[in-house]
Amino acid sequence: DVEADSKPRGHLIVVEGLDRSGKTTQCEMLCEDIQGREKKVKYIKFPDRTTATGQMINSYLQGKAEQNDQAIHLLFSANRWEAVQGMLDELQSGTTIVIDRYSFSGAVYSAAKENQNLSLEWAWNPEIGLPQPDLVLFLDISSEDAVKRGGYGEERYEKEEMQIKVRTLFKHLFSKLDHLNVRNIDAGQPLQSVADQIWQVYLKLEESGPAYGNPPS
Ligand code: T5A
Ligand code: NA
Repeated sequence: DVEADSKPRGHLIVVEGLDRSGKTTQCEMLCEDIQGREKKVKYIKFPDRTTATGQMINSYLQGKAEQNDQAIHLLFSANRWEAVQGMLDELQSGTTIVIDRYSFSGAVYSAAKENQNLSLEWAWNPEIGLPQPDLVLFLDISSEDAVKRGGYGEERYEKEEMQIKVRTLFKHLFSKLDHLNVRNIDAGQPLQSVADQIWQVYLKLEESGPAYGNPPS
């Protein structure tokens, strides 16, 4: 049995949600807790603003540069594709990866733009073939509650109308991708309560046993 002979890989976990739903905070807490179980874990964030594509994305998000809707969309996607080999290497070495935003944000934010230039279907296409997560944690929060949190409103997409569309599109996309393991988390709760919900879901993933080979693409 090839599977039994090969070493188990790390899990690929994605955290998604609206702006200010607490993704980065929760990713950090989850990584710490996983580390506390003597497991190797790596945090990855998209967009990765440190690469060449990431710098273009950063300028766009901060309103310092304009981009055609399709072009910026494909840059966000390229920013993920350029990270794939590194991710697969980490997983194969037994490291669990916690990703702060992924393809789902990619498709949903572009399709939510007010000019309606891009369909969700078009936006999803360049994401096809990226490693699929073993678990997606969707941090669900109403846009009214998200607005109340610090720093909201500084970047391009941080407008309430846009966030309402984003939330609807996330739910629509996840309902179509029913082969994925997507778990809804009530992110309107206090920090520790959100972390506890996430930890219970993580423990179930761990209990379901290790994964082998590359994740499906
Ligand atoms: N985007 C992204 C695309 O259009 N296409 C793509 O392909 C991708 C990947 C930037 C933008 O890019 C878009 C989506 C975004 O509009 P980003 O860099 O992930 O994406 O955005 P950030 O600004 O870094 O992060 P967010 O705004 O999404 O915030 P988080 O990470 O969800 O929230 P966090 O943890 O930083 O918390 C925000 C504030 O809330 C407090 C925190 O202390 C902090 O002040 N907070 C809570 N307060 C009360 N109760 C809780 N439970 C709280 N949890 C956090
Ligand atoms: Na943001």
